[in-house]
Amino acid sequence: MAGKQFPRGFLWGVATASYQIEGAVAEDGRGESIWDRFSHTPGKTWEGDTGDTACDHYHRYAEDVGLMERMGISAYRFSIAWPRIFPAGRGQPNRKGLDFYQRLLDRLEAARLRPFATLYHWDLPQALQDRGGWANRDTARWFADYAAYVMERLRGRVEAWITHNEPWVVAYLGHVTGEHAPGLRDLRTGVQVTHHLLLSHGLAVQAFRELGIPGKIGITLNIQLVHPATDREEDRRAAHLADGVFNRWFLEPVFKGAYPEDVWGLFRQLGVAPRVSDGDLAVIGRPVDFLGVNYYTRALVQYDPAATETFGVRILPGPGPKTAMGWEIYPQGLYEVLTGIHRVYGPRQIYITENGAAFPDRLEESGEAAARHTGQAGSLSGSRAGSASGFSADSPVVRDPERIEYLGRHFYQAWRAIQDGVPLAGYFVWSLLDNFEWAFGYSKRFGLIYVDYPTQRRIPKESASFYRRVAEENTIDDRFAGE
Ligand code: IFM
Repeated sequence: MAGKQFPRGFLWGVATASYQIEGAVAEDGRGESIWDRFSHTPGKTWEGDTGDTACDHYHRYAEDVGLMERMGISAYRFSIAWPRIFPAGRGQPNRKGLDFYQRLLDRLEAARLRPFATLYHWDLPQALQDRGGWANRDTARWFADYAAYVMERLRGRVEAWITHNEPWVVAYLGHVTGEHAPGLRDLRTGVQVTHHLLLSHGLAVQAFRELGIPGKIGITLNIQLVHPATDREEDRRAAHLADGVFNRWFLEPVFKGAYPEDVWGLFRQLGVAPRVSDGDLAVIGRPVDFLGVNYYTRALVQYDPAATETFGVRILPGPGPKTAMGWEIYPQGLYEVLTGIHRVYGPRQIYITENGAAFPDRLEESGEAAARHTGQAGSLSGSRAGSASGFSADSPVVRDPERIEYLGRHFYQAWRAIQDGVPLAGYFVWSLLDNFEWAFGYSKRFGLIYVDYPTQRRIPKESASFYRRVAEENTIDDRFAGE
Protein backbone atom coordinates (compact mmCIF):
# COMPACT_ATOMS: atom_id res chain seq x y z
CA MET A 1 0.00 0.00 0.00
CA ALA A 2 1.31 3.45 -0.80
CA GLY A 3 1.30 5.52 2.30
CA LYS A 4 3.09 6.77 5.34
CA GLN A 5 5.20 4.13 6.99
CA PHE A 6 5.56 4.07 10.80
CA PRO A 7 8.86 3.07 12.42
CA ARG A 8 9.56 -0.63 12.87
CA GLY A 9 8.28 -1.86 16.22
CA PHE A 10 5.72 0.93 16.54
CA LEU A 11 2.99 -0.34 18.86
CA TRP A 12 -0.61 -0.37 17.73
CA GLY A 13 -2.99 -1.05 20.57
CA VAL A 14 -6.37 -0.44 22.10
CA ALA A 15 -7.30 0.88 25.53
CA THR A 16 -10.03 0.20 28.08
CA ALA A 17 -10.65 0.83 31.79
CA SER A 18 -11.87 -1.49 34.52
CA TYR A 19 -15.12 0.17 35.61
CA GLN A 20 -16.11 0.87 32.01
CA ILE A 21 -15.99 -2.75 30.86
CA GLU A 22 -15.62 -5.31 33.64
CA GLY A 23 -19.01 -5.51 35.34
CA ALA A 24 -19.04 -8.22 38.07
CA VAL A 25 -18.98 -5.50 40.68
CA ALA A 26 -19.93 -7.75 43.56
CA GLU A 27 -17.94 -10.80 42.54
CA ASP A 28 -14.94 -12.52 44.08
CA GLY A 29 -14.69 -10.11 46.97
CA ARG A 30 -14.49 -6.84 45.04
CA GLY A 31 -15.21 -3.85 47.29
CA GLU A 32 -17.46 -0.92 46.45
CA SER A 33 -15.91 1.89 44.39
CA ILE A 34 -16.88 5.55 44.23
CA TRP A 35 -18.31 4.91 40.78
CA ASP A 36 -20.64 2.20 42.12
CA ARG A 37 -21.90 4.65 44.72
CA PHE A 38 -22.13 7.58 42.29
CA SER A 39 -23.81 5.74 39.43
CA HIS A 40 -26.39 4.29 41.81
CA THR A 41 -27.26 7.76 43.05
CA PRO A 42 -30.36 8.98 41.16
CA GLY A 43 -29.73 11.68 38.59
CA LYS A 44 -25.98 11.24 38.26
CA THR A 45 -25.71 9.27 35.01
CA TRP A 46 -27.64 9.08 31.76
CA GLU A 47 -30.84 7.08 32.39
CA GLY A 48 -29.35 5.89 35.67
CA ASP A 49 -26.84 3.64 33.88
CA THR A 50 -24.28 1.89 36.07
CA GLY A 51 -21.22 -0.29 35.53
CA ASP A 52 -22.85 -3.27 37.27
CA THR A 53 -22.67 -5.40 34.12
CA ALA A 54 -20.96 -3.09 31.61
CA CYS A 55 -19.42 -5.33 28.90
CA ASP A 56 -19.22 -8.29 31.28
CA HIS A 57 -15.53 -8.38 30.44
CA TYR A 58 -14.78 -10.00 33.80
CA HIS A 59 -16.33 -13.17 32.39
CA ARG A 60 -15.69 -12.57 28.70
CA TYR A 61 -12.08 -11.42 28.83
CA ALA A 62 -10.86 -14.45 26.86
CA GLU A 63 -13.25 -13.68 24.00
CA ASP A 64 -12.22 -10.02 24.13
CA VAL A 65 -8.53 -10.86 23.90
CA GLY A 66 -9.43 -13.11 20.97
CA LEU A 67 -10.98 -10.09 19.24
CA MET A 68 -7.78 -8.11 19.74
CA GLU A 69 -5.78 -11.01 18.42
CA ARG A 70 -7.85 -11.05 15.26
CA MET A 71 -7.41 -7.31 15.00
CA GLY A 72 -3.71 -7.98 14.60
CA ILE A 73 -2.66 -5.37 17.15
CA SER A 74 0.34 -5.70 19.42
CA ALA A 75 -0.57 -4.06 22.74
CA TYR A 76 -3.45 -3.73 25.17
CA ARG A 77 -3.90 -0.98 27.74
CA PHE A 78 -6.27 -1.92 30.56
CA SER A 79 -6.71 -0.73 34.11
CA ILE A 80 -6.65 -2.53 37.41
CA ALA A 81 -9.58 -2.02 39.75
CA TRP A 82 -8.15 -1.00 43.12
CA PRO A 83 -11.25 -2.30 44.99
CA ARG A 84 -10.73 -5.78 43.52
CA ILE A 85 -7.22 -5.88 44.99
CA PHE A 86 -7.94 -4.10 48.30
CA PRO A 87 -11.71 -4.14 48.85
CA ALA A 88 -11.34 -1.61 51.67
CA GLY A 89 -8.62 0.33 49.85
CA ARG A 90 -5.86 -0.85 52.18
CA GLY A 91 -5.16 -3.58 54.67
CA GLN A 92 -6.15 -7.07 53.65
CA PRO A 93 -5.57 -7.86 49.95
CA ASN A 94 -8.07 -9.98 48.02
CA ARG A 95 -6.32 -12.81 46.20
CA LYS A 96 -9.27 -13.54 43.92
CA GLY A 97 -9.21 -10.00 42.62
CA LEU A 98 -5.58 -10.28 41.67
CA ASP A 99 -6.21 -13.71 40.12
CA PHE A 100 -8.48 -12.10 37.55
CA TYR A 101 -5.61 -9.96 36.26
CA GLN A 102 -3.28 -12.98 36.30
CA ARG A 103 -5.78 -14.82 34.08
CA LEU A 104 -6.05 -11.81 31.80
CA LEU A 105 -2.25 -11.59 31.55
CA ASP A 106 -2.03 -15.32 30.78
CA ARG A 107 -4.47 -14.86 27.94
CA LEU A 108 -2.65 -11.77 26.65
CA GLU A 109 0.64 -13.61 26.75
CA ALA A 110 -0.81 -16.49 24.76
CA ALA A 111 -2.04 -13.96 22.19
CA ARG A 112 1.34 -12.16 22.20
CA LEU A 113 -0.26 -8.89 23.22
CA ARG A 114 1.94 -6.55 25.23
CA PRO A 115 0.26 -5.39 28.46
CA PHE A 116 0.13 -1.76 29.55
CA ALA A 117 -1.57 -1.50 32.95
CA THR A 118 -3.08 1.64 34.43
CA LEU A 119 -3.18 1.60 38.22
CA TYR A 120 -5.86 4.24 38.65
CA HIS A 121 -8.59 4.83 36.13
CA TRP A 122 -11.04 6.43 38.55
CA ASP A 123 -12.47 3.57 40.62
CA LEU A 124 -11.34 4.60 44.10
CA PRO A 125 -12.47 2.22 46.86
CA GLN A 126 -15.49 3.83 48.53
CA ALA A 127 -13.99 2.99 51.94
CA LEU A 128 -11.21 5.49 51.20
CA GLN A 129 -13.70 8.10 50.02
CA ASP A 130 -15.35 7.69 53.41
CA ARG A 131 -12.03 8.85 54.85
CA GLY A 132 -11.87 11.91 52.60
CA GLY A 133 -10.76 10.27 49.33
CA TRP A 134 -8.19 12.18 47.29
CA ALA A 135 -8.71 15.26 49.44
CA ASN A 136 -7.01 13.32 52.23
CA ARG A 137 -3.22 13.30 51.91
CA ASP A 138 -3.10 9.75 53.32
CA THR A 139 -4.77 8.49 50.14
CA ALA A 140 -1.53 9.24 48.27
CA ARG A 141 0.32 6.83 50.55
CA TRP A 142 -2.43 4.21 50.35
CA PHE A 143 -2.28 4.44 46.57
CA ALA A 144 1.49 3.90 46.64
CA ASP A 145 1.02 0.85 48.89
CA TYR A 146 -1.58 -0.59 46.54
CA ALA A 147 0.62 0.17 43.52
CA ALA A 148 3.67 -1.45 45.13
CA TYR A 149 1.65 -4.55 46.01
CA VAL A 150 0.27 -4.96 42.49
CA MET A 151 3.58 -4.24 40.74
CA GLU A 152 5.33 -6.74 42.98
CA ARG A 153 2.70 -9.45 42.43
CA LEU A 154 2.63 -8.91 38.67
CA ARG A 155 6.38 -8.36 38.49
CA GLY A 156 7.77 -9.07 35.03
CA ARG A 157 4.34 -9.57 33.47
CA VAL A 158 3.50 -5.97 32.56
CA GLU A 159 5.53 -4.04 30.02
CA ALA A 160 4.48 -0.57 31.12
CA TRP A 161 2.79 0.79 34.23
CA ILE A 162 0.69 3.93 34.08
CA THR A 163 0.15 5.42 37.51
CA HIS A 164 -2.84 7.64 36.73
CA ASN A 165 -5.25 8.28 33.94
CA GLU A 166 -6.15 11.95 33.42
CA PRO A 167 -5.68 13.47 36.88
CA TRP A 168 -7.25 16.72 35.63
CA VAL A 169 -10.53 14.89 35.04
CA VAL A 170 -10.40 13.18 38.43
CA ALA A 171 -9.78 16.47 40.23
CA TYR A 172 -12.09 18.83 38.32
CA LEU A 173 -15.00 16.72 37.15
CA GLY A 174 -14.98 14.76 40.39
CA HIS A 175 -14.41 17.57 42.89
CA VAL A 176 -15.17 20.93 41.25
CA THR A 177 -18.06 20.45 38.82
CA GLY A 178 -19.41 17.26 40.43
CA GLU A 179 -20.12 15.58 37.07
CA HIS A 180 -18.04 12.55 38.06
CA ALA A 181 -17.64 10.53 41.25
CA PRO A 182 -17.43 11.44 44.06
CA GLY A 183 -19.59 14.36 42.89
CA LEU A 184 -18.12 17.15 45.01
CA ARG A 185 -18.27 20.84 44.05
CA ASP A 186 -15.50 22.81 45.63
CA LEU A 187 -12.58 24.45 43.84
CA ARG A 188 -10.27 24.41 46.85
CA THR A 189 -10.82 20.67 47.30
CA GLY A 190 -10.27 20.07 43.57
CA VAL A 191 -6.95 21.88 43.59
CA GLN A 192 -5.80 20.04 46.71
CA VAL A 193 -6.79 16.79 44.98
CA THR A 194 -4.54 17.59 42.00
CA HIS A 195 -1.61 17.79 44.40
CA HIS A 196 -2.42 14.51 46.15
CA LEU A 197 -2.88 12.72 42.83
CA LEU A 198 0.49 13.97 41.63
CA LEU A 199 2.11 13.09 44.94
CA SER A 200 0.67 9.58 44.75
CA HIS A 201 2.06 9.29 41.23
CA GLY A 202 5.55 10.24 42.46
CA LEU A 203 5.33 7.81 45.37
CA ALA A 204 4.35 4.99 43.01
CA VAL A 205 7.27 5.81 40.68
CA GLN A 206 9.55 5.76 43.71
CA ALA A 207 8.20 2.35 44.76
CA PHE A 208 8.66 1.01 41.22
CA ARG A 209 12.33 2.06 41.24
CA GLU A 210 13.01 0.87 44.80
CA LEU A 211 11.47 -2.52 44.12
CA GLY A 212 13.41 -2.86 40.87
CA ILE A 213 10.29 -3.75 38.91
CA PRO A 214 11.14 -4.65 35.31
CA GLY A 215 9.49 -2.64 32.55
CA LYS A 216 8.71 1.04 32.51
CA ILE A 217 6.52 3.52 34.32
CA GLY A 218 4.81 6.77 33.36
CA ILE A 219 1.63 8.79 33.71
CA THR A 220 -1.23 9.55 31.31
CA LEU A 221 -2.44 13.14 30.98
CA ASN A 222 -5.38 14.36 28.96
CA ILE A 223 -3.77 17.17 27.05
CA GLN A 224 -6.45 19.72 26.31
CA LEU A 225 -5.22 21.79 23.39
CA VAL A 226 -6.40 25.39 23.77
CA HIS A 227 -6.41 28.12 21.17
CA PRO A 228 -7.46 31.73 21.74
CA ALA A 229 -10.84 32.40 20.11
CA THR A 230 -9.48 35.61 18.56
CA ASP A 231 -6.16 37.36 18.28
CA ARG A 232 -7.12 39.83 20.98
CA GLU A 233 -4.58 40.14 23.80
CA GLU A 234 -7.11 39.23 26.52
CA ASP A 235 -8.16 36.06 24.69
CA ARG A 236 -4.53 35.07 24.23
CA ARG A 237 -3.89 35.60 27.93
CA ALA A 238 -7.01 33.62 28.87
CA ALA A 239 -5.91 30.77 26.57
CA HIS A 240 -2.47 30.70 28.17
CA LEU A 241 -4.06 30.51 31.60
CA ALA A 242 -6.44 27.75 30.47
CA ASP A 243 -3.43 25.83 29.14
CA GLY A 244 -1.87 26.35 32.57
CA VAL A 245 -4.82 24.96 34.51
CA PHE A 246 -5.48 22.06 32.12
CA ASN A 247 -1.97 21.03 31.11
CA ARG A 248 1.02 22.87 32.56
CA TRP A 249 -0.23 22.34 36.14
CA PHE A 250 0.45 18.62 35.59
CA LEU A 251 3.31 18.62 33.08
CA GLU A 252 5.56 21.02 34.95
CA PRO A 253 5.69 19.23 38.31
CA VAL A 254 6.14 15.84 36.62
CA PHE A 255 8.87 16.99 34.22
CA LYS A 256 10.33 20.04 35.97
CA GLY A 257 9.56 19.46 39.64
CA ALA A 258 7.67 22.76 40.08
CA TYR A 259 4.15 24.12 39.70
CA PRO A 260 3.79 26.85 37.06
CA GLU A 261 4.12 30.24 38.72
CA ASP A 262 1.24 31.93 36.91
CA VAL A 263 -1.30 29.26 37.87
CA TRP A 264 0.05 29.05 41.40
CA GLY A 265 -0.35 32.84 41.64
CA LEU A 266 -3.94 32.62 40.44
CA PHE A 267 -4.79 29.88 42.92
CA ARG A 268 -3.14 31.82 45.74
CA GLN A 269 -5.09 34.92 44.82
CA LEU A 270 -8.30 32.88 44.94
CA GLY A 271 -7.27 31.37 48.26
CA VAL A 272 -7.21 27.82 46.84
CA ALA A 273 -3.48 27.10 46.46
CA PRO A 274 -2.80 23.55 47.66
CA ARG A 275 -0.98 22.64 50.84
CA VAL A 276 2.37 21.22 49.73
CA SER A 277 4.86 19.68 52.15
CA ASP A 278 8.63 19.96 51.89
CA GLY A 279 10.00 17.42 49.48
CA ASP A 280 6.68 16.75 47.69
CA LEU A 281 7.80 18.28 44.43
CA ALA A 282 11.02 16.29 44.40
CA VAL A 283 8.89 13.14 44.72
CA ILE A 284 6.48 14.23 41.99
CA GLY A 285 9.38 15.07 39.71
CA ARG A 286 11.04 11.64 39.90
CA PRO A 287 11.95 10.82 36.30
CA VAL A 288 9.42 8.76 34.38
CA ASP A 289 10.14 6.52 31.41
CA PHE A 290 7.36 7.85 29.23
CA LEU A 291 4.40 10.19 29.04
CA GLY A 292 0.99 8.92 28.00
CA VAL A 293 -0.99 11.48 26.01
CA ASN A 294 -4.76 11.30 25.64
CA TYR A 295 -5.88 13.56 22.83
CA TYR A 296 -9.42 14.03 21.55
CA THR A 297 -10.14 17.63 20.60
CA ARG A 298 -9.21 21.26 21.09
CA ALA A 299 -10.96 24.12 22.89
CA LEU A 300 -11.30 27.73 21.89
CA VAL A 301 -10.87 30.17 24.74
CA GLN A 302 -12.42 33.59 25.09
CA TYR A 303 -11.82 36.05 27.93
CA ASP A 304 -15.07 36.72 29.75
CA PRO A 305 -14.91 38.83 32.93
CA ALA A 306 -18.34 37.47 33.92
CA ALA A 307 -16.99 33.90 34.05
CA THR A 308 -15.67 34.36 37.57
CA GLU A 309 -15.86 30.69 38.54
CA THR A 310 -13.50 29.79 35.70
CA PHE A 311 -11.02 32.63 36.14
CA GLY A 312 -12.45 34.65 33.25
CA VAL A 313 -12.02 31.73 30.86
CA ARG A 314 -14.93 30.83 28.61
CA ILE A 315 -14.61 27.70 26.49
CA LEU A 316 -16.25 27.87 23.07
CA PRO A 317 -16.79 25.06 20.60
CA GLY A 318 -14.48 25.17 17.60
CA PRO A 319 -15.98 25.62 14.11
CA GLY A 320 -15.14 22.14 12.77
CA PRO A 321 -17.34 19.02 12.58
CA LYS A 322 -18.13 17.33 15.89
CA THR A 323 -18.26 13.81 17.27
CA ALA A 324 -21.26 12.50 19.21
CA MET A 325 -19.67 14.01 22.33
CA GLY A 326 -19.93 17.43 20.70
CA TRP A 327 -16.13 17.54 20.52
CA GLU A 328 -14.61 19.30 17.55
CA ILE A 329 -12.62 17.03 15.24
CA TYR A 330 -9.22 18.67 15.03
CA PRO A 331 -6.54 16.14 14.01
CA GLN A 332 -3.76 18.68 13.41
CA GLY A 333 -4.00 19.46 17.12
CA LEU A 334 -2.42 16.09 17.82
CA TYR A 335 0.69 17.12 15.89
CA GLU A 336 0.75 20.43 17.75
CA VAL A 337 0.44 18.72 21.14
CA LEU A 338 3.10 16.09 20.45
CA THR A 339 5.68 18.45 19.01
CA GLY A 340 4.99 21.05 21.73
CA ILE A 341 5.44 18.58 24.57
CA HIS A 342 8.55 17.15 22.98
CA ARG A 343 10.04 20.62 22.62
CA VAL A 344 9.21 21.93 26.10
CA TYR A 345 9.35 18.85 28.35
CA GLY A 346 11.33 16.29 26.36
CA PRO A 347 9.88 13.04 27.76
CA ARG A 348 12.05 10.03 26.91
CA GLN A 349 9.16 8.39 25.11
CA ILE A 350 5.58 9.29 24.36
CA TYR A 351 2.64 6.98 23.82
CA ILE A 352 -0.74 8.12 22.67
CA THR A 353 -2.60 6.22 25.35
CA GLU A 354 -6.03 7.28 24.09
CA ASN A 355 -7.51 8.71 20.95
CA GLY A 356 -10.83 7.86 19.39
CA ALA A 357 -14.34 9.07 18.82
CA ALA A 358 -17.98 8.39 19.65
CA PHE A 359 -20.51 8.33 16.83
CA PRO A 360 -24.12 7.16 16.77
CA ASP A 361 -23.32 3.68 15.44
CA ARG A 362 -26.11 1.43 14.28
CA LEU A 363 -26.18 -2.29 13.88
CA GLU A 364 -27.31 -3.50 10.45
CA GLU A 365 -28.16 -7.04 9.52
CA SER A 366 -25.59 -8.25 6.99
CA GLY A 367 -28.15 -8.75 4.21
CA GLU A 368 -29.44 -5.24 4.63
CA ALA A 369 -25.94 -3.83 4.69
CA ALA A 370 -24.73 -5.87 1.74
CA ALA A 371 -27.66 -4.69 -0.36
CA ARG A 372 -26.83 -1.09 0.39
CA HIS A 373 -23.11 -1.53 0.25
CA THR A 374 -21.66 0.36 -2.66
CA GLY A 375 -17.99 0.67 -1.93
CA GLN A 376 -15.55 0.37 0.82
CA ALA A 377 -14.95 2.26 3.97
CA GLY A 378 -11.51 3.48 4.81
CA SER A 379 -8.65 1.65 3.18
CA LEU A 380 -10.17 -1.82 3.03
CA SER A 381 -10.69 -2.91 -0.50
CA GLY A 382 -14.23 -4.00 -1.01
CA SER A 383 -14.65 -5.92 2.21
CA ARG A 384 -17.34 -5.48 4.79
CA ALA A 385 -16.38 -5.93 8.42
CA GLY A 386 -15.92 -9.57 7.71
CA SER A 387 -14.31 -11.96 5.26
CA ALA A 388 -10.92 -10.48 4.41
CA SER A 389 -10.86 -8.60 7.68
CA GLY A 390 -10.44 -11.69 9.81
CA PHE A 391 -13.84 -11.26 11.45
CA SER A 392 -16.82 -13.46 10.74
CA ALA A 393 -18.37 -12.73 7.35
CA ASP A 394 -22.01 -13.23 8.22
CA SER A 395 -22.12 -11.06 11.31
CA PRO A 396 -24.33 -8.05 11.31
CA VAL A 397 -22.26 -4.99 10.47
CA VAL A 398 -21.66 -1.52 11.76
CA ARG A 399 -20.58 0.96 9.14
CA ASP A 400 -18.62 3.76 10.78
CA PRO A 401 -16.84 5.74 8.07
CA GLU A 402 -16.63 8.82 10.33
CA ARG A 403 -14.57 6.88 12.87
CA ILE A 404 -12.28 5.57 10.14
CA GLU A 405 -11.81 9.10 8.89
CA TYR A 406 -11.23 10.40 12.42
CA LEU A 407 -8.64 7.75 13.21
CA GLY A 408 -6.88 7.87 9.85
CA ARG A 409 -6.43 11.61 10.04
CA HIS A 410 -5.09 11.43 13.60
CA PHE A 411 -2.72 8.59 12.67
CA TYR A 412 -1.35 10.79 9.92
CA GLN A 413 -0.68 13.62 12.38
CA ALA A 414 1.12 11.19 14.68
CA TRP A 415 3.24 10.08 11.72
CA ARG A 416 4.09 13.74 10.98
CA ALA A 417 5.20 14.26 14.57
CA ILE A 418 7.50 11.23 14.32
CA GLN A 419 9.07 12.70 11.16
CA ASP A 420 9.84 15.81 13.21
CA GLY A 421 11.69 13.84 15.85
CA VAL A 422 8.99 13.16 18.46
CA PRO A 423 9.86 9.86 20.23
CA LEU A 424 6.36 8.45 19.78
CA ALA A 425 6.46 4.72 20.43
CA GLY A 426 2.85 3.61 20.19
CA TYR A 427 -0.81 4.44 19.71
CA PHE A 428 -3.76 3.09 21.71
CA VAL A 429 -7.18 3.63 20.22
CA TRP A 430 -9.97 4.38 22.67
CA SER A 431 -11.62 1.98 22.83
CA LEU A 432 -11.66 -1.75 22.17
CA LEU A 433 -15.37 -2.00 22.99
CA ASP A 434 -18.33 0.31 23.34
CA ASN A 435 -18.56 0.78 27.08
CA PHE A 436 -19.81 2.73 30.09
CA GLU A 437 -18.96 6.32 29.21
CA TRP A 438 -19.13 7.62 32.80
CA ALA A 439 -21.91 10.20 33.29
CA PHE A 440 -23.08 9.51 29.71
CA GLY A 441 -23.71 5.88 30.57
CA TYR A 442 -24.11 3.64 27.52
CA SER A 443 -25.37 6.47 25.32
CA LYS A 444 -21.97 7.06 23.68
CA ARG A 445 -20.19 4.44 21.64
CA PHE A 446 -16.40 4.76 21.35
CA GLY A 447 -15.61 1.14 20.47
CA LEU A 448 -13.96 -0.41 17.45
CA ILE A 449 -16.24 -3.25 18.45
CA TYR A 450 -19.95 -2.73 18.87
CA VAL A 451 -21.49 -4.19 22.00
CA ASP A 452 -25.11 -5.26 21.85
CA TYR A 453 -25.71 -4.82 25.57
CA PRO A 454 -28.85 -6.98 25.98
CA THR A 455 -27.08 -10.03 24.52
CA GLN A 456 -23.47 -8.95 25.16
CA ARG A 457 -22.73 -9.88 21.59
CA ARG A 458 -19.60 -8.23 20.15
CA ILE A 459 -19.74 -7.05 16.54
CA PRO A 460 -16.56 -5.60 15.03
CA LYS A 461 -17.29 -2.30 13.30
CA GLU A 462 -15.75 -1.51 9.94
CA SER A 463 -13.20 0.62 11.79
CA ALA A 464 -11.90 -2.57 13.42
CA SER A 465 -11.11 -3.95 9.98
CA PHE A 466 -9.54 -0.66 9.00
CA TYR A 467 -7.41 -0.71 12.13
CA ARG A 468 -6.37 -4.27 11.46
CA ARG A 469 -5.03 -3.20 8.09
CA VAL A 470 -3.13 -0.24 9.59
CA ALA A 471 -1.56 -2.40 12.30
CA GLU A 472 -0.68 -5.17 9.87
CA GLU A 473 0.97 -2.87 7.35
CA ASN A 474 2.29 -0.36 9.88
CA THR A 475 1.30 2.20 7.30
CA ILE A 476 -1.35 4.83 6.92
CA ASP A 477 -2.94 5.54 3.57
CA ASP A 478 -1.97 8.82 1.87
CA ARG A 479 -5.60 9.80 1.60
CA PHE A 480 -5.53 10.76 5.28
CA ALA A 481 -2.71 13.24 4.76
CA GLY A 482 -3.54 16.90 5.05
CA GLU A 483 -4.96 19.24 7.66
O1 IFM B 1 -14.02 7.09 28.30
C1 IFM B 1 -13.07 8.04 28.59
C2 IFM B 1 -11.89 7.43 29.31
O2 IFM B 1 -12.25 6.76 30.46
C3 IFM B 1 -10.90 8.51 29.69
N1 IFM B 1 -10.57 9.33 28.55
C4 IFM B 1 -11.63 9.84 27.74
C5 IFM B 1 -12.57 8.73 27.34
C6 IFM B 1 -13.71 9.28 26.46
O3 IFM B 1 -14.41 10.25 27.16
